[in-house]
Amino acid sequence: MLVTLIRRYSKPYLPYIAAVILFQLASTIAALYLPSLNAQIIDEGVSRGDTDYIWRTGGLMLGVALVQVATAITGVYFGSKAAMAFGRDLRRGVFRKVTSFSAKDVNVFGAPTLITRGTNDVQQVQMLVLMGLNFMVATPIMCIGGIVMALREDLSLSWLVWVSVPVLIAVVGYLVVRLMPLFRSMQTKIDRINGILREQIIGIRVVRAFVREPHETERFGGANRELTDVSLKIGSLFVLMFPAIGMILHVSTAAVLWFGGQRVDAGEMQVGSLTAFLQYLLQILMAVMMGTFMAMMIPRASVCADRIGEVLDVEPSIHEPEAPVAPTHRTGRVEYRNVSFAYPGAEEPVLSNISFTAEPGQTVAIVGSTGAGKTSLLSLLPRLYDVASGEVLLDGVPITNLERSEITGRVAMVPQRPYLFSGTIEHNLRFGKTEATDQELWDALTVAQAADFVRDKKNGLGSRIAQGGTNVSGGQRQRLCIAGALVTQPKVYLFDDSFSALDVATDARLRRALKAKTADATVIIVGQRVSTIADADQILVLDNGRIVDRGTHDELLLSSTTYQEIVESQLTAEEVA
Ligand code: M5T
Ligand code: MG
Repeated sequence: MLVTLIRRYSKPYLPYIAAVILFQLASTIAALYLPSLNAQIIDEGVSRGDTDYIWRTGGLMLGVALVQVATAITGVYFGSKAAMAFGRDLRRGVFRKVTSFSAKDVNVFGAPTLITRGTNDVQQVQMLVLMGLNFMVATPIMCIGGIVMALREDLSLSWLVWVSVPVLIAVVGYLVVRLMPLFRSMQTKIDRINGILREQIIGIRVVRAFVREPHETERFGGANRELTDVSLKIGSLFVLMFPAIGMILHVSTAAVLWFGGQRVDAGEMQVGSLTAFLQYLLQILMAVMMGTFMAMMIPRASVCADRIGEVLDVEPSIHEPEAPVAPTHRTGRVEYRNVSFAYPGAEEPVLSNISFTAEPGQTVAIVGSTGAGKTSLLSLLPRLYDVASGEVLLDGVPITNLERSEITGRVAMVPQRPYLFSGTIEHNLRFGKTEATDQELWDALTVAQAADFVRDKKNGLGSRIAQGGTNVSGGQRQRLCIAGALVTQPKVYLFDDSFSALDVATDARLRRALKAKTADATVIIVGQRVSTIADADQILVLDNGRIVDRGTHDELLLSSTTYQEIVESQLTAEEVA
């Protein structure tokens, strides 16, 4: 997966990568040239007292050093550009994919892990690409070139290279192998922290209300401790790594000086060669170390790449039809034909054999106890889920044959738990129709009985809305969502218990205004309060996923025991009040 991802997402940046390779090649060759120039100055210039030669070679050395620095910087610049662009594209890829998910697909993963995958995981892969670009070329060339150059300086000291390099690889490799599983578990621990944090922030009121802070703090503390433990273990291995590498470098230096010194003493080697040999050995060891670090990042990044790949590979369970049908008319007639539906993974269907028709200009109300399947029934029309059997038709066409825009353009749903986006009131109202005029917004607000409180706000339509709409009351949020639906002027309105947070008087006013505004539209209302639904053209009584009775209020009062019970329970409640 790692390779596939890198290949797919780095394609647009091949010119950058080519530049990186070129500049690194130049900088590595320059770096390899420097010690041998140094040796020449000492051996030819200093030993013969040839000042002229020293100046000339010194100047050359300065030039090479400048080239080395300049090319190295340019290489890193292009490398960073390519790596960051790669990360951006990958993040965008994950985001686009998640946006195409249906409710079912999101549930398969869960929100917290989708967030980690889109951020932290992408970052890990991006980091590997960055390091890869910065060291991929330099490391092997430095290694091989260093060995060749060192051997050119002195063959008989070569055994020092053959000893120190494997020792370094063994030590760093051992630590890397110990580190890999730790990195892997770190990623899941981060997922967990994210999940708990998210849940607690969203559920903060419930936590407060039930005085669960100690318990929740403990739960978070546990996850936090686990992450800390893993990080500490990783840290303690790293702590070992640096002294170990340092020791190998220093022992190698001492050995070169010791054995080389003897050869210089014996006149078999020149001092310049000795220093050059030492520098090459250090360059080789550094390169090996970098290579091993890189190798260490690969397992972690590949765990992350797999997790990203899982998201990218999902075929959204609800997709556009292959041969979309264009409806002959767009009046907003809704028909459910023998619809059954079960949530993914559930054994029992939540809806069975649902059949009804809602004509334009009609209001269909759905009542039933909690858990009867009212929300599930509504969510089939905007295709939040697809039916298991049967058909849902919009203007005579099965919705599975309609393009998504055909459905979203004609159906507006006010969900049971209304949601507002961070931004302004205006921004939320224009969500479904960006080109709406201010007058249209105010009209919608007036119908939704929300105009007064928006007008009372200091900034009116420009008032800030916090993420999720938490800075307005539940009833205000409901009314803003209703207004948002009105702005789009759909043919079909779905109100899922959208009047529950309103008092009886406001509810009545809202529905009266709504009736005038939605005269030609199809309205499907889920309601608990009998007063909300009593004047509907057709009332469906839902029980346990089945329509048990249907008719108008008056018909049902006579024929339906379930409906009578609902009415009675509310009458007594109101009478008592
Ligand atoms: C009907 C189950 C739920 C209930 C039944 C939303 C949802 C519901 N269910 C799931 O298994 N997964 C889900 O994602 O389906 O639920 P509903 O349609 O939400 O019922 P309702 O709208 O009539 O109830 P309420 O409380 O809103 O009046 O068994 O467990
Ligand atoms: Mg519901």
